[in-house]
Parts: sequence; structure tokens; C-alpha cells
Amino acid sequence: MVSIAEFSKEPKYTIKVLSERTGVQPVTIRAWERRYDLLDPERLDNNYRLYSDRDIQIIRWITHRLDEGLTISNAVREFRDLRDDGIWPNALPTVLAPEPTINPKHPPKYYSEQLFTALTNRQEEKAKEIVDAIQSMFDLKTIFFEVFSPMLYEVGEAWYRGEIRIATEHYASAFIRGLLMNLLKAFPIYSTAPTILIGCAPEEFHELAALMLSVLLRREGYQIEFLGADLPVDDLVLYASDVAPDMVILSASFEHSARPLFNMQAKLNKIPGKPKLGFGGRYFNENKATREQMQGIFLGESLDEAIQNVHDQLD
Ligand code: B12
Repeated sequence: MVSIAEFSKEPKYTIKVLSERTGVQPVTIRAWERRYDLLDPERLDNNYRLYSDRDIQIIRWITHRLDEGLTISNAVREFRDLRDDGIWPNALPTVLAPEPTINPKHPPKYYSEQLFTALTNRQEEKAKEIVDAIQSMFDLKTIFFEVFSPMLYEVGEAWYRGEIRIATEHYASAFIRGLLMNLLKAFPIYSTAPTILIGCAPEEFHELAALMLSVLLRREGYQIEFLGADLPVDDLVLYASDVAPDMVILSASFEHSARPLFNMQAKLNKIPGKPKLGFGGRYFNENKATREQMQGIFLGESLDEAIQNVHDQLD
């Protein structure tokens, strides 16, 4: 965890940029300044305010406390009390449950292309700025399905054409993985909700779709354990007998990773609670006939369909 104190105090952003990067309207920021003396921006000769990276983190921390149910005066008081005790709270992860508050200037495709350019040129700061901007303009599904996924698709195509290195592809997917993991951690875990284990079939390393699904289902209130890539079936069944989940969801892109799943529901049926097996992924999208041969529930061709099907199965 990084403390807010570690962010620069250098004044460099206009109120418009501060607003884009926090999702708080300029008029609200000014009101907080007036009423609560929250920030102390530098003034330019023309009286424009300039804010720092630290200011961005302070506003984010405050809005996070508001999301958790505090009033603005209590959130500011809590912040002040911590500061009076010499404590700087921790900064929040780059992306937090976005609630779009600003009208997008461009369609998602534009930001997807910008992100592609930033990541394939190893411009991490630029990529973070784009992610900050889109979180105040689009909801999570739009960000996942219309910004991240097409960007990753283009990365795969560019790699296939030999235009970018394998390492560059790894760099881009690691960046997205990091954001998704932060998001997953940012959502609360409800201990009484149905439990779902989510991960990838054996020898399957494409885990980003499973991770996106984990974030979206945790946001819906399910208890999600994300187990990552390459899960051996027998070990996973033993794990499930300890955890007693309501459902196990696996993603597979290739035949060799999908095959071991064909008799997995039978193995799950032998453990207490008989968790349901849900499956999906590129292999099942491209080989429709195999869906019928699998025991378990085909959750759909898209993650959106999967969410609806999980509701139908577990609610
Ligand atoms: C990132 C990436 C990787 C990373 C993954 C990193 C990570 N932590 O996940 C790494 C480097 C590990 C990797 C490895 C490989 N990759 Co790769 N990779 C990609 C890339 C660029 C993006 C994949 C991605 O995350 N997309 C975003 C997600 C959201 O989309 P998705 O996975 O397609 O899933 C969608 C659907 O399938 C579905 N879905 C997926 N899972 C589930 C689950 C459920 C339950 C449901 C309902 C739906 C669902 O919903 C999603 C949204 O529509 C793609 C490019 C592409 N065109 O997709 C290539 C690609 C998939 N990889 C490819 C290849 C060839 C490989 C390797 C064989 C390369 C190699 N020689 O080593 C290995 C295989 C590794 C393995 N055994 O799994 C090829 C596959 C070609 C093919 N048809 O067989 C692609 C298409 C690249 C290309 N253009 O050729 N790769």
C-alpha cells in the first residue's frame, strides 16, 4: 500500500483535470474547498487553481469514504483527525468501482486505441491517465468490453503479425491484470452470499476474462474466489470439497485445456453440496457442439450472458 504522502505536492493540474481523474464535478470540488478547507491549490496569475497528484489522492480517499456511507463533513473530519495524529491514509488503487460522472468526449473505441498506443510504447504513466479518465466516463462493463477487450485483441493481432514483441504483449496484459486485481480487492466480500470459485482450466493461461467475470460478479454481491490460471481438475475438486462453493466457473480457450473439464461435474457431484460447474471461453465459443458433450452449464458466449446465467442458477 502506498501512502497519500508519497504523492507529489507539485501543482500541475487544472480543476478540469482533477475532476476527470476523480469523477467529482468542479462545482463540488470548489464547494468542498470553501466549506471544509479541504485542499489548498496554488493560484495562477489569472486566479485559476492548480492541483497536485496528492490532491487527486485526497479527493479519491474522500469520495471512497462517501461511497461507504459517511457524510462529507464526517469524511473530512476523519481525514483531519488522521492528519492531526500525523497519519496519512493509504492511497486507493488506480481504479475503483467507477460511477461515470462525466460525459465522454469520445466513444470507447477511441480510448481503446489510445491505451493500445500507450501500452505498446511502454508509456505506463500515459496508460494510467487514460484509465483514470475513462473511469469517470464509462461504467465497468463498457470499460471491460469496449476498451480493455478490443485493446487486448489488437495486441494479439499485432503480436501475430510480428509488429510487437512477446514481451510487449506480456507488458500490456500484465498492466490490465494489475488493474483488474486492484478492482477485485476494492469490492467488499459479503460472507453470506453464494460462493463461486473462478479460474482457468488446466494448462490455460488466458485468465483475463475469468478475472473480469470475477470482478463483475463480486460487484453483484457474490462471494468470489479468483484462482487464476492452469488449475488441475483433481486438485480443484479437493479444494472445492474444503470450501463448499455453490459454483465453480472455468474458462478454456484450447481443446487440450477444455478436455479435462468434460467429466468434472461428475467429480464435483461426489463432494458435499454438489457444486455446479459453469464453463465458457474461446474453445466453447468456436466449437459449439462440445457444449452439449460437457456436463455442467455453458454460461454463454459473453461475460454479460454469464452474469445473467449465474443469477438464474444461484438466486
Ligand atoms: C493476453 C494474451 C495472452 C497472455 C495471457 C495473460 C493472462 N494473464 O491472461 C499469455 C502470454 C499467457 C498468452 C499465451 C498464449 N497465447 Co495468447 N493471447 C492473449 C491475447 C492478446 C488477449 C487475450 C485476452 O485476455 N483477451 C481479453 C478477454 C476478455 O477475452 P477472451 O479471453 O477472448 O474471452 C472472451 C470470450 O472467450 C469469453 N470468455 C472467456 N472466458 C470465459 C469464461 C466464461 C465462463 C464465459 C461465459 C465466457 C468466457 O468472454 C470473453 C469476452 O468476450 C489474445 C488475443 C485475442 N485475440 O484474444 C492472444 C491469443 C488468445 N493467444 C494466442 C496464442 C496462440 C497463445 C499461445 C499459444 C502463445 C504461445 N505460443 O505461447 C499461449 C498459450 C498459453 C496457454 N496455454 O493458455 C492466440 C490464440 C489463437 C488460436 N485461435 O489458437 C491469440 C488469439 C493471439 C493471436 N492473435 O494469435 N496469451
